Amino acid sequence: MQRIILHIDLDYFYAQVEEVLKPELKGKPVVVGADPKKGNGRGVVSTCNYEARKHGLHSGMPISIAYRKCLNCIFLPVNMDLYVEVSTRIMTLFKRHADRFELGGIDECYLDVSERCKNYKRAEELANRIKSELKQKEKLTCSIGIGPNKLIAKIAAGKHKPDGITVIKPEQVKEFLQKLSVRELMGVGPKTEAVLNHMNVFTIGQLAKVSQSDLVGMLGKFGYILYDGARGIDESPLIEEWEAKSMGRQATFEKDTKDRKLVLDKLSEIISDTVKQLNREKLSYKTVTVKVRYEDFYTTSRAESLKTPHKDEKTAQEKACELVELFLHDERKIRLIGFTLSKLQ
Ligand code: DCP
Ligand code: CA
Ligand code: CA
Repeated sequence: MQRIILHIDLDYFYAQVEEVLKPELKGKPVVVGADPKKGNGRGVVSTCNYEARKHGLHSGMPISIAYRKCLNCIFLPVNMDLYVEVSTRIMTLFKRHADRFELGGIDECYLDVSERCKNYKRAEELANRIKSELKQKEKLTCSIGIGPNKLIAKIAAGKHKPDGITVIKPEQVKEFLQKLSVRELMGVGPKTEAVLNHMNVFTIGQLAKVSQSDLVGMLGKFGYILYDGARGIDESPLIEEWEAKSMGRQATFEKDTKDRKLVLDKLSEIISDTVKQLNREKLSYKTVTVKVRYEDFYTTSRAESLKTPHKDEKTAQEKACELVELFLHDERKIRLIGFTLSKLQ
């Protein structure tokens, strides 16, 4: 059966929630973030609406600069409790439309709809229904990407923002990726981009021409992931937050870190603990999941399912090592690492 995956991302999330709460803001440039203190404030813009973006404002920009660039902007503090509350309601709503659901962060998620939608036309109809429901119940807009896997769905969701739907069928994947910047691929930050640019590789189309051995030589294990990514290949399944029977641990670092050894040692330690518990309960596992939370609180996971049930620690350690590679490669610092064994028998 072909897979059909939706990626849903809410438009200018914090600022849009503020607009719903205070309708008088509609049509005006709105910034959510640190207090600008008349241009002397420290801290950054969390996000801003599309009117404010016309003035060159964006997430992560120092609030003092935003203040100077946009004198008539309305600056609001971050009301995290409110955004979490709205997000929780919305995700519950989206979940009902999925065979399988994965939360990707406060304002985004993946829906596997392969069983309920037998073709892309049906999936697009479903996406339209989801948008209408969101509009009606929460007065919010979102953008949706539809594709054969998580990688393509996520990139597609960013292509017609705000309030758009982008459908990429399997036969359109190659053409779709061709002209896009390598930066659009998961895990490619400014440093990897610089390495690739140095080899005269700017677009994903150009990346697809580089041999696997060259990529691995240049970037280590991440080269394998990139090689597949350039071809639009991504077999990773959606990971439900709560697996009926699962077992795992997570650990938050004292300080956000990029120290490879520290992360790998901590991961190895929690795997040992988890497998010990598994053995005590005389269970075996088929799925290994590694989860990471970055310094900006973006949380994501990767999983692999084995063909047969396993009981041993070695396989769990090896699989986890492969899975964590993409996260270690990311240029953000890591805040938390987690590990789960599931499909237990
Ligand atoms: N966020 C943040 N700091 C950042 C980036 C994002 O606090 N550097 C928060 C505020 C955003 C939310 O996370 O509203 C979601 O981030 P997105 O990257 O999805 O951006 P937006 O939803 O704000 O805008 P877009 O319409 O581009 O998706
Ligand atoms: Ca968003
Ligand atoms: Ca998002």
